[in-house]
This record gives sequence, structure tokens and C-alpha cells, in this order.
Amino acid sequence: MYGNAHIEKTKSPKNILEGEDPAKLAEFEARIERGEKIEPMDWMPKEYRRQLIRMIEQHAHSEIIGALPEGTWITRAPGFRRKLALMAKVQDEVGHAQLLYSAAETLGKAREDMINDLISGKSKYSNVFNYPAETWADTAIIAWLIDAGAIINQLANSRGSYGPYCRALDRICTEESFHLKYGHDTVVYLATGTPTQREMVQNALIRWWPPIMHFFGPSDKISVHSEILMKWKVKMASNDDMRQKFLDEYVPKIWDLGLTIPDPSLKKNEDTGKWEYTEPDWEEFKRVINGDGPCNKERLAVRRWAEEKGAWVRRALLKEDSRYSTPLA
Ligand code: FAQ
Repeated sequence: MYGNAHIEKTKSPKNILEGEDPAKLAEFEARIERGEKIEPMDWMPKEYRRQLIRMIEQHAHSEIIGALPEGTWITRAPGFRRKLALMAKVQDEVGHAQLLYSAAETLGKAREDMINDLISGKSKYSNVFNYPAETWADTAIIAWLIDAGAIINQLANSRGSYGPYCRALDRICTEESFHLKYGHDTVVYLATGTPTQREMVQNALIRWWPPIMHFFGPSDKISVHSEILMKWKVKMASNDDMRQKFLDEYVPKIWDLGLTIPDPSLKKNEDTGKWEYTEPDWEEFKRVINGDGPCNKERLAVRRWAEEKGAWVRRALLKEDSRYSTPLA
């Protein structure tokens, strides 16, 4: 494995740096402060490695599971052109997962272990992909607004400290920006179409708004990992700041289309420059990310099926002497 890694179990916040060499830690933090990239063979604290594996792995799982809600619409897309476009998008998402698994592998966790942790339900992935895409309009909202949220997060974090993750994010963001344009075009088409098409996209927005508000993570007051991740420039903005940026950029665009956002309290406070909104239901968020959302079981069942059906291909490709990985980006 690339970094000759040793993966530590979670420790309490007080002792996450226990046992680290103070001189090495100071030099590591100084490098991050100077804006240098940390590369796989460089010295890093165990907690930095553990946090990055957790975050990149969850991100990879999100891309691969994220292909499913839209993927179910490929055969039902209205018309050949849309079918081609959706198929290309779904294929891109799976490609993003490959880039991200490869980046996580550089930190010492084997891909098989990551996949096993996904299908056993041990690892998390983004809350949003545990909801069904009920109509064609749901795929339009996903491609526009979920991709928008993903770009806000990933563009910021691509300026972070871990080289392989940042380079993967650079490439992913380029592709996601095509998804965003495709999604926007599809939403505009529906919102300016027949009354039935308009109603369909309005209803999809109502369904997806709460999961989108959850997408950026729990509020800063209750976020567990933000402090250390921001200190080490893995996360380049807090959950609330990313949510605010999303609202700033996309609420006006949604309102321009004459669509209604299902939050009567949503408004920009002109004095503070911040959006005010109804506090998202964090209990529902917790339920969904811990396995009890509307589609969690179905999503994992599909991945488990794919894993079992593809096992013979991996066995055929696996050579005992090629058991190390290099980053794809
Ligand atoms: N969903 O302490 P924090 C995409 C968990 S890619 C599920 O604030 P952190 C592309 C968190 O893991 C979408 N779980 O956590 C696409 C932690 O649990 P743990 C994915 C969530 O890490 C588009 C606990 O809550 N993007 O959409 C979520 O500092 C269209 C405490 O939270 C990434 O993964 C959530 N939304 O901040 C594909 C980007 N939020 O591990 C197809 C990289 C939080 O202690 C179609 N990740 N949790 O058990 C990140 O930037 C961060 O991990 C955050 C969360 C911001 C997601």
C-alpha cells in the first residue's frame, strides 16, 4: 500500500494528537500554514490520515451511490438526446468515485475494505442519495442543485492541503460544471413548459429542499470534525458558510424561475448579509445518515448485488504483484 500507513481508531478530541512528535507536528502545521501540499509519502499526524480517509472515502461512496437515483431514469429519459446526456453524467459520477477511492488508497486503506465498509453499512455517504427520484423533474433538481452544492464544497476544498484529494477535486469540479449546466437547462425547460411540467418541477423542488439544506452537514454549532479539519486545511469553509454560499448563489436563480422554495422563513437579512431560514430537521438528518432513510436499504442492496456479480472480474484482474496504488490524479 502506498503510504505504508497505519490506521488508528477514533480517539477522543482531547487526545487526538497523543504520541505525536511535537517537532514533526510543528513542521507539518507550518507547511500547511505556508500553503504547501502534503503528499502521500510525507510525514503526517495519524489523526490527519484518519480524518482524510474518513472524508474521502465517504465522498467516494457518495459518488457511486449518487449514480443510482439518476441512473434509474436513463431508460425512462424523455427522448434520445436526454438519455445520452444523463447516461454521460451518471458515468462521470462513477468515474469520480474511482478518482476518490484512488486518492483514499494513497492514505493506506485498501479499496476492498472501503467497499466492504460501504455495503455492510459501516461507512456513511451523502444523505441526499437516500431519497427517491420520483419523477423526471427530480433528476433535473438533482443535476442542478445537488451538483451546485457539490461544486461549492469541492471548489473550496480543492484548495486544501492534501495533494491527491485536491487534484482529484480539480478534475471532478470541471466535470460537475457540465452537470450543473445540464441540470439548469433541464429545470428551465420544465419551469417554462406546460402547467404539468411546471407543477412537476415545483413538486420535485419541494421534495428535495430539506435534503439539500442537510447536504452541507450539521450546523457549525454541532459539527464534530470541522475544527480540526479547518485547522489542517482539509475543509476550507465551515458547513454553515457553504450553506450560506449556496443560498446566496441559487435562491435568486430559483426565484427568477418563479418557483417557490418550501420555507416561509427564508430571507436574506440585509444588515448581516446572511440568509435566515427554518432550522433544518437534524433528527431526520441523523436518521437518514445512520441508515434509516427512505432508500438506504435499497441503495446498499444494489451495491451489494453489483459487488457480488462483479467479483469474478476483479479476481481475474488481480495480480498478486501489483498490490500498490498510485493516485489517478
Ligand atoms: N451526508 O462533523 P461534521 C456529490 C456526517 S458528492 C451524510 O460536520 P465533516 C456529487 C459526517 O460524516 C457529495 N453524512 O462532518 C454528486 C459525520 O459523521 P462521522 C458528498 C454527513 O466531515 C452530485 C457527522 O455527520 N460530498 O454530491 C453529511 O466535518 C449529484 C458529523 O458532521 C462530500 O463528501 C451529509 N450530508 O463535514 C453525485 C464532500 N454531513 O463520519 C451524484 C467531502 C455530515 O463522524 C449526483 N466531505 N455528515 O460518522 C465534506 O466536505 C464533509 O465531510 C462534509 C461534512 C461537509 C460533508
